[in-house]
Amino acid sequence: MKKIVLLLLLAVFVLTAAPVFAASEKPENPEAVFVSIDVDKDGKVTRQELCALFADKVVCEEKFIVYDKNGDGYVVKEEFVEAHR
Ligand SMILES: [Ca+2]
Ligand SMILES: [Ca+2]
Repeated sequence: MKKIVLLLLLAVFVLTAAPVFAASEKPENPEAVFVSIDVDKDGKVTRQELCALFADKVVCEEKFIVYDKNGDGYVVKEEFVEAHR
């Protein structure tokens, strides 16, 4: 089961514009990753944008809560970069 989830995740990553994100939990260049996740380029990553990367919505939700430090429902670049230090 775990293997299937991983394969699905891999497929999602390959198909989306965030291949850098797949490479590592701590990307070399979080700013570049942020830009690739922020699909509409408004400078904020919403739950929907982040969850597009995750097959598992629970994992996505956990990540979002970690990233969204001030809890306003958006992850800005500063929050994202800070989370990957
Ligand atoms: Ca956005
Ligand atoms: Ca925030």
